[in-house]
Amino acid sequence: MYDFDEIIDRRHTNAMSTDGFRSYIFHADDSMTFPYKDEEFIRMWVADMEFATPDVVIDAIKERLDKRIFGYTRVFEKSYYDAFVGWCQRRYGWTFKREELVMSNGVIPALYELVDYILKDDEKVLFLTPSYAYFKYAADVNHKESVCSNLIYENGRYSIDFNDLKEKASDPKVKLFILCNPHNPTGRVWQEDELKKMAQIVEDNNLWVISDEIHCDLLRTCNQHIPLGKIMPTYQKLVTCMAPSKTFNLAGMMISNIMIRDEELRNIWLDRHYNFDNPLSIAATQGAYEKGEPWLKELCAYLDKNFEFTKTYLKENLPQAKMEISEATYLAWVDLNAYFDKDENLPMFFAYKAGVLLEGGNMFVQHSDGFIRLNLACPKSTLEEGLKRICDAINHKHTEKYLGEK
Ligand code: LCS
Repeated sequence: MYDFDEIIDRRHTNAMSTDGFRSYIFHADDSMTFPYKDEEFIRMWVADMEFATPDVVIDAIKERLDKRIFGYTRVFEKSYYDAFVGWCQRRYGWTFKREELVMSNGVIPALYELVDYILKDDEKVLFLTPSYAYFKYAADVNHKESVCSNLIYENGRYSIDFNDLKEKASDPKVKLFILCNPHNPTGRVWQEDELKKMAQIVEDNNLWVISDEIHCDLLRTCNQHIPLGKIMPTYQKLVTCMAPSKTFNLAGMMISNIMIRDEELRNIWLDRHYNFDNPLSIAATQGAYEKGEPWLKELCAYLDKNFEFTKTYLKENLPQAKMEISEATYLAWVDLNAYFDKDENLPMFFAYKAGVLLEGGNMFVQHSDGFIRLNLACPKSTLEEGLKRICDAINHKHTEKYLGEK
């Protein structure tokens, strides 16, 4: 039994979660003040966890530390591939060839590069919205236009508007589709029929497709992840991204697995990418894939309970909020449109009125007004306090002014 109830002090670790919220959420510097001290905030924003990485991972890092030299390093050993392909085989019934695997310091750095390598000047990127904002930034930094297909939102559930997606994919300038599978922020795990329909649209339009599967290990018990690579077993213009960062709380180790099927694109990557990896990150990742499964199972059971608790709590204390339990991720996506105007700055409201740091509103490109995203990967006691503050702030909304109010 792992202790997911333990509260771990993250101060003085240079954590984004504790020290980076002013710049990331509010685009502000240290002069921004709140009615709360920094350490009083309940932090439910950036997508990392308040849980310790498993001991087997820490042991793997220690073993590597004992080798004492940390010179230039790359993944050369077949044992790394064996550990990761074994993970994919066991969990998803999917494999890939060893030569397809390249390493990146993160999925987002990989997206930034791939958009550059794949697209010509006036070509466009297609993705589903709401979306993790970095999909759009990957287009923006490369001066490429983004084309968004809004998901259908009906009775609290999201689905793909295939007619819209088909139409947007047929724009001759759209050459790349970036899929988030499972989907951040809605938590959808795309089912086989949905993946097949998307695959058909990709094939019909001869698109490149990047399937960002970074959240694929974090499923509610009873769901199953299907890699797009399994649905499109021979399609060459496919790149799959997976990583230990979300799964094992290793985002700061900056390592991710990128499977590039197309040989030409892979060669461009190998030519232009700065191909070195952090030796501690390699050790941590291999240790996680080889020995981390029992911990992950317990983590997912704990997250299941946090989701159940959140749904029940909101139902009782905020009856007009709408929330479906996410099929994947540790992120809850909550519709607060019944309580707020469309243009309300929700992260600001909750920071000032509740002392809760969260993401929401227009932070997800488009089609996300009035929603907040809550990171539930925290001890139950932290979650309880966060939810209580959120509900109290809304229920007393009209009785007090807050500094962000217009
Ligand atoms: N892709 C998706 C869909 C993500 O949600 C994230 C992290 C990343 C990639 C980042 O990958 P990395 O570069 O670390 O390998 N998502 C975050 C989020 O929603 N808030 O904070 C991080």
